Amino acid sequence: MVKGAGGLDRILAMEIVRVTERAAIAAARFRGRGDEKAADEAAASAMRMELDKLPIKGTVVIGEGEQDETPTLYIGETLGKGGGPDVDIALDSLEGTTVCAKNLPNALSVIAVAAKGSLLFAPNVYMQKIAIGPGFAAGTVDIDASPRENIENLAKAKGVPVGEITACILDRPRHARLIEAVREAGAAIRLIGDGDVAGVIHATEPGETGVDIYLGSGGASEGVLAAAALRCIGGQMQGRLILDTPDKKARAAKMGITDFDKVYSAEDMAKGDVIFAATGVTDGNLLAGVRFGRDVITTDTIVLRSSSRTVREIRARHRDLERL
Ligand code: VTB
Repeated sequence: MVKGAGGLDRILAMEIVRVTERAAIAAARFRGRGDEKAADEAAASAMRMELDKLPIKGTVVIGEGEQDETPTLYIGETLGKGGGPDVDIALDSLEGTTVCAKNLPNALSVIAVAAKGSLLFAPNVYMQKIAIGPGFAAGTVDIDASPRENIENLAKAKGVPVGEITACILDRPRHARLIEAVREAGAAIRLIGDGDVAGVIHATEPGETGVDIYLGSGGASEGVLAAAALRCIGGQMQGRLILDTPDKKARAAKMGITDFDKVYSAEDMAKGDVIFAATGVTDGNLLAGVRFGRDVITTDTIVLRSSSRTVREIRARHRDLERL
């Protein structure tokens, strides 16, 4: 993408807001209805409709699934009305499908856009992740260090006792040992049901969210999206794809991955100029969810741009309700 003032990433940063707003509104109509599939499909088709209005030639590198798994927004699909630059798109029209179906906090509609070849083309597998916010020396935490070492090093760097550190972890049986180790180290844990893109973003704003570090494994797609956000906000992240079967290795190889144990930094997952937008579907720490009024729908969105590090918070009041 063209850099700096007048650059296309600058114009797109404003355009992209409509994409996540519209997906979030579509998903929010299904909040608390226990129907994950309907919420997901509504969000995906709304997102697709808005993306096709943008003057870009986009390739979905992180999407709703691999081509045989989803009718729309699959990895490799091309989008946009063309006439503009070639870009990579990472998206999750409804990140936190289950939390949306249960109307619990932190469901988001999310997108990241960067120049072609800048976003990690990753299969739909788990990724081990660790992330902290900005302002710490490189190497303060490390994906290969023990939870105790990471918690202690972070507390030391922050100048607080270990007991004042809170780790955000997805509440899953596979994390039982990790949760135990973090508690043994003396830190507190915020367990989340879903939504680890929000979890990683929360670690970048400990003052507001109470989360200092994100730990554990979640979707690789969510990892790339979180890395894109971190590139814009600052902070450190490492991720490693969990390719523990021959099939997963083969799928990764098909996407051009040769080193199956590679530790990816945020920069490795989202290079160059990146724009990122997220609209709240359900209420969360960083964003309020969609509000349906009598004749107005209100959405809250953050739009981030790595080249300027601008964080925009956009509250929109939508009045053309028949269209939405
Ligand atoms: C996480 C979470 C997502 O997938 O990435 C999770 O942040 C990982 O998969 O919201 P499991 O649910 O199998 O643990 C989501 O839940 C999206 O499906």
